[in-house]
Amino acid sequence: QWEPNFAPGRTGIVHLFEWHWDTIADECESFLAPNKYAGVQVSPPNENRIVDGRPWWERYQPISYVINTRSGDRGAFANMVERCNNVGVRIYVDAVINHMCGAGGAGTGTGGSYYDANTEDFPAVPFSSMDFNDANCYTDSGSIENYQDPNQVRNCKLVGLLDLNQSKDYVRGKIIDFMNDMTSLGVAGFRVDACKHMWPGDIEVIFQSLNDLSTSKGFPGGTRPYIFQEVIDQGGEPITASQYYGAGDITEFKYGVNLGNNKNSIQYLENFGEEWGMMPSGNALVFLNNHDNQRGHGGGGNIITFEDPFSKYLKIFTAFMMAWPYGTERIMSSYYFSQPVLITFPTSSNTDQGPPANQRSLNADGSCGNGWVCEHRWRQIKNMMAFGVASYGQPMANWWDNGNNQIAFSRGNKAFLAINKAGYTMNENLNTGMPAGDYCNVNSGDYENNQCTGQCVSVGSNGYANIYIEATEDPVVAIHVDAPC
Ligand code: LAG
Ligand code: CA
Repeated sequence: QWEPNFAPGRTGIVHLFEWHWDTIADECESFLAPNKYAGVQVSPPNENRIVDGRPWWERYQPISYVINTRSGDRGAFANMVERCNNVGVRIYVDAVINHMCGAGGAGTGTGGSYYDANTEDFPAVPFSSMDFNDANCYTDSGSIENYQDPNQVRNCKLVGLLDLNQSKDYVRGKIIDFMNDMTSLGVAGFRVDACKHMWPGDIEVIFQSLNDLSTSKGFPGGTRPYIFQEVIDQGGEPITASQYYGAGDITEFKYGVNLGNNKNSIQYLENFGEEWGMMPSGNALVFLNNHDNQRGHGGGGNIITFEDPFSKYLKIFTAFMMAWPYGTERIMSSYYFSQPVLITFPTSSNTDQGPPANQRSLNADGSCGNGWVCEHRWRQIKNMMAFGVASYGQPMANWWDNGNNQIAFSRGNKAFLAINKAGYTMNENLNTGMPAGDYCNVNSGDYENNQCTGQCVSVGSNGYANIYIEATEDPVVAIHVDAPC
């Protein structure tokens, strides 16, 4: 439950938000595996309500645990898991188990299953009104009204969504069956939606009851599914992330906000981690932004996303995140939800907008078209996976800063990162901690077929190197032992 089950020599999860299963399978083989990505968080695979205008958030309104959505059907899902596992890329399912769809209305879901949300009837599971929390919620509206009251946060409806009662054995059993079905297909773990809205004791029982990962899908016997729970804890509420340590890892929402708040004062990052009031590193799933807070849903704060001017901050701080030894890292891979011509300075955005009609196309430079952002393909981001692998297990060392937005540090003697956000040239002799040699700055270019297409950095016999970084759009030096020049 606390181990991400990465294949050896891999690091970093990418959230391929709203991607089709077939396209994810292609991406695993052609891009994610060669670039050392460890895994993919996929959108909820189970049947959801069809909402007018087809917003992205309809996928957070389950109708059944039938595997059929706009990302594809069960066959396509199983095939994706198989193909990704075959190249060492794990699949993590976004499990929506707190609730079913919003109250009111009836119809058929994306898998063709009938439902009646007036009478709380979901025959394809089946769930009936007895399986919901109505009798345990005491607010006038039946929805959550006050986040200072844990009882209503967990037993009332989250934005009107029919709230399942996870204290019932029957409900637990249906959720367990769904999650076991996923691991039987080779899934390696789960991002669990809305955990703040479920009792820790209930989900501990559910997660402990899950089967081990499938040995017939290549996992060693006794491997537990990885669990990372979505708990939005920014402080100030009685429900805290720490209440969930016993059930699995947890999304650390303070991480992205803290970096956003300090993006122009990076000299303070030397002790970034628990000393900043964040959870222990071993519990944390970290990210700069997610599918909610990049569009003003769920959480908020000062968030760094691709929509920042030129995405400069996203590239710089992704490099920091991957180089910094704290938590398990997740990269967000988005689609544009504002007019593509205005992407660098959006003047309008539609935060409900669903995914583009067509799958991502690929441009000659490896970037995506058809409205997909594909941050995970950007040179400055993708090359940090190999950096993460090279530095795995090494402590942060050789911290240096100039007191004003220029920083550098090494990961033991395996890797070194320097960032210049000062707005003027950085020109310093710094201890990289690394063995003498020439290394490829993988922020400035690629290391491919034993060749460096970027700048070379020369480390002398004492471990020192001249680090020269102009105040450009890419003010980063990232070198590691697996990419010599
Ligand atoms: C989550 N984490 O706890 C997801 O990350 C987040 O994306 C989900 O909300 C939420 N929990 C429930 O799974 C999203 C949207 C909501 C949307 C909800 C259900 O952020 O805006 O609510 O999914 O689709 C929508 C409407 C509401 C309406 C509700 C029920 O926006 O106005 O009350 O549906 O009809
Ligand atoms: Ca609940």
